[in-house]
Amino acid sequence: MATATVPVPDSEVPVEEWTIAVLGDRGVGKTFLARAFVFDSFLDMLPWQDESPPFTKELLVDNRNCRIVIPDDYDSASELDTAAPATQWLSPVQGILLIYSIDSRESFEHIRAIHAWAQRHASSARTTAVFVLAGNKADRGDPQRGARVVSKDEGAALAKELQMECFLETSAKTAQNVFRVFPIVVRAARAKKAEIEETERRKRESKRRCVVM
Ligand SMILES: Nc1nc2c(ncn2[C@@H]2O[C@H](COP(=O)(O)OP(=O)(O)O)[C@@H](O)[C@H]2O)c(=O)[nH]1
Ligand SMILES: [Mg+2]
Repeated sequence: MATATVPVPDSEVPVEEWTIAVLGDRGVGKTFLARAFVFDSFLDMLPWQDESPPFTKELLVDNRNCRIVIPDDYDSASELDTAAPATQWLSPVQGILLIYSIDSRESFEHIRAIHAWAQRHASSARTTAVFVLAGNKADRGDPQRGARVVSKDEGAALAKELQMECFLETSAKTAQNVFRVFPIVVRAARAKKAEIEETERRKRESKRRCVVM
């Protein structure tokens, strides 16, 4: 397992571990995006890191030490079904980063199905993963290159419709939002965990009150 070392968290403080799955069509840039984040190594940059997933990176998110684990990336929901028992694979996952490429309408249109697939399996795995949507290859959105076929507004609208936590465009070539997107997933997963813990605490509290009365 490859481990990035920068920035190194203070070993005195406990490390939170967050497992983030990266899902989307083949070729949208899932592996390059994860590598860019973990190794600070961008498309066209040499030397190229040759490590294969799972990737891990330790860093501070809002002053709390985190270890982000990015398991193997899967190319589509249908492949996922055959790659591993889905519920088993998804059970440690707390955040799901759904990726399409802004130069591929097909990859954008597949997001709905992949989201539905992940929700279906996540609920049977008793996972409460949060979802974030990213339109990758944003560098290809330069109007002079004319490669963009999915607008930012469409990406934002889809994320809203599917009630995802956040939408942003990324690039494993220019580093655009690469170091924002993974911490965003961590923050959302943290908030979700806190919400669940609070609900459970309230449930316990009200049960206790019932017993006392
Ligand atoms: N222009 C551009 N190309 C990218 C970007 N990310 C990945 N690619 C290219 O897309 C191809 C597929 O990327 P990869 O990460 O292997 O896709 P995956 O199948 O989703 O894991 C690579 O060969 C890269 O050349 C990006 O942000 N911008
Ligand atoms: Mg890949």
